[in-house]
Amino acid sequence: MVLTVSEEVRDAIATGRPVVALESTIIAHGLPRPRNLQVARELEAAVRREGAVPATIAVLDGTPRVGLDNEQLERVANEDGIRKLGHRDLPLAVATGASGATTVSATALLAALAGIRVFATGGLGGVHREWTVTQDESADLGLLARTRITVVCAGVKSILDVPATLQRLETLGVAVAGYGTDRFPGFYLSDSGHPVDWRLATPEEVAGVMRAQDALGGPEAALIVANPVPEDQQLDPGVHARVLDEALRACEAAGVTGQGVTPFLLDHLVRRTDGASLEANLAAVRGNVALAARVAAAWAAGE
Ligand code: PSU
Ligand code: MN
Repeated sequence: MVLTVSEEVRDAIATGRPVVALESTIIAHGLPRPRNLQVARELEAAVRREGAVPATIAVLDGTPRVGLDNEQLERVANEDGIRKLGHRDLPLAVATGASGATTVSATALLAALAGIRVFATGGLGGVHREWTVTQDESADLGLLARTRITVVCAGVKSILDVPATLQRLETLGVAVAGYGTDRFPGFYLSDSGHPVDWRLATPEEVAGVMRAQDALGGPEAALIVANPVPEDQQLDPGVHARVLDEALRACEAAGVTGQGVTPFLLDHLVRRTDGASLEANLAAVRGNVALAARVAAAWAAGE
C-alpha cells in the first residue's frame, strides 16, 4: 500500500482505541506562520487530552502519511512550496514525489483508507458565491458524498454561498446535523442564518447515527456534525459582513481563482480584522477537535 500509517496510529486502530484524523491544509495554507505550527501541535495535544490518538494527514515526498512526527509536522507548517492537495491530486503527488497539505477531501479519503472514522476540521469547503460564473464548488462535497466518515466542523466557510452549499449537501445525500443547535453554524459565526433539520446532543448520539449508517447500508456517505463556535468567541457579525465583502472584491480584483481563492480570502480576513478572524477560526477548530475526540471515544466504546 502507498499509504504510510504511523506506528502509534496503526496500534490504536488495531486495538480499537479512538483516533481522530486532522487535516493539514489549514496548517499550511489556512493559518499564518509561525502560529500555524503551534496550532498544529496544540490540536494534537487537545485530541490526546480527550483520550484519543491524533492522526494528522499530509503527503511528504510522494508518500501519503497518516500520523506525523514532530519533524514532519514542522515541514507541513514551514516548508516553502508545499502544495495544496485535493483528493484528485493524490495520485499526481504520489507519482511525482511531491509534498503537499491535504484538504478535507484528500484527508477524508486517506483517513477512510486507513480505517479512521472520525475527522475534525475548521470549516468545510463548498459552493463559492460566484458559482454561476466560476463553477467553483469545493471537491470536499463530492468526496463526502462517497466516503463513510464523520466530519466535525463549524459548518462550511462563511466566505461561501452557505444556502447553496446546504442545498448541494442535500442533493448529494450527505447527512448533516447541528450539535446542540437547530441553526447551521457559520464558521467564524455561531449561526450562519440558516436552519439545520437535525440536532444531536451528545457524542453517544453521534456514534448512534454512525452505527445506523452502517446498519442501513446504502451508498457510502459522510455524516457532518456541525458544531458552532461558542457565541462569546465568534467574530463580531458586523465586522464579519463588512470585511468579507471587501475580501471578496479584493479576490476578484486580484484575479485569484481555483485553489487560491480560499487561502486568499482567509488571509485577507485575518489581516483586515487585526487577527480577530484568526481567533474565531481557532476557537472553532479547538471545539471541533475536542468534540471529535469524544465522538471517536463513543464510537470506539460501541465497537
Ligand atoms: N478549515 C479551516 N481552514 C482551512 C480549511 C478548512 O478552518 O483552510 C481548508 C480545508 O482543507 C478545506 C479547504 O478542504 O480549506 C477548502 O478549499 P477549497 O475551497 O479550495 O476546496
Ligand atoms: Mn474552491
